[in-house]
Amino acid sequence: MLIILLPVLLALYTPIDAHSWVEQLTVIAPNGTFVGEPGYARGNYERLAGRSIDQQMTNLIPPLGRAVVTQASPTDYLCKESQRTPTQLEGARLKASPGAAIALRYQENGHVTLPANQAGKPANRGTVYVYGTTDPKKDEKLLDVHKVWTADGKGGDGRGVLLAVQNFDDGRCYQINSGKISEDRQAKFPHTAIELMGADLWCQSDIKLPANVPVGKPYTLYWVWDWPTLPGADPTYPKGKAEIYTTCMDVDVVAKSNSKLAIKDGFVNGQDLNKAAIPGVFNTLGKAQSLPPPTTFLTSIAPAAEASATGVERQTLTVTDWVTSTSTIFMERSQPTSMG
Ligand SMILES: [Cu+2]
Repeated sequence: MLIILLPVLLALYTPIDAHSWVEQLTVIAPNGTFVGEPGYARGNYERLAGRSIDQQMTNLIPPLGRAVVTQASPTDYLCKESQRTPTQLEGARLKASPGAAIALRYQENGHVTLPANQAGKPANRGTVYVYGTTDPKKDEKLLDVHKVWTADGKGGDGRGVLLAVQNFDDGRCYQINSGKISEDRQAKFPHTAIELMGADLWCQSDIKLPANVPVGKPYTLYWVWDWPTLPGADPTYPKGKAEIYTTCMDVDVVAKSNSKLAIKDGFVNGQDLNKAAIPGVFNTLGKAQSLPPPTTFLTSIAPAAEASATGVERQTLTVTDWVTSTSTIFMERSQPTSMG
């Protein structure tokens, strides 16, 4: 058995340099279809054939070489140096109206479809938090915002809000590879290969701008992918490892056009997946959102969500990993009161 399995494992293992960032922002029409011109992050480098932009776009916290790997430091900036001011480089800002639904798209780079590449990662492939503010700071610190700002705007210094908490694995996205997850998804979510994504299907965080964002000004979005290594899973990191990636971006808020779009509200099934939101998320925008259960490897959920006195809500998930073993992980879904 092992003799048969080993070449398969080796074939699936592709070392990964590329991490993830928000490649594009797009407005989503009420029927779930992307519309209009896309926008780009601060300091964006365009994807051009033969050009690697990983170094320019990846922002890892804590950075490589840090002695303490289990948590971010209070001095860590939220934004990459090239993204600390609202400055565009290659690619314009997105234009969107107050209350607009917006897709933030990113590549999974195997983090969804080849989970065996990294030991001890969460079943949902990490959690994406999106924060919004009309009052960004040049020296914004991660720990002043992340798991501090709240949906009601009262968290931390009150300068911004938590707009969304979603699984990194949106349930559909894939990179083309010979892993089972990718092959299953290629069959289940087919799309025409296009220049932008190729044959891959990018992941997305779907959010909704607050209805009261001021028109005529930029609104800042912080995308934070929290992708920890659990303790005891990787011998290099016996106490686990914090691993966070961010993208900082602005949206130009414009007035709603008066022309009424003759399309119905609610995601329309059967549409082109190159230009479609994630229905399970999109249909809940503007309503109280709860984190959908992770789709990757999930075999059963014990609905043991409990809100503790410390404000840390724990969701117990029973997962079967991609080989055979069954394990239980804890996901902390809301903020610890202090980050140490
Ligand atoms: Cu990566």
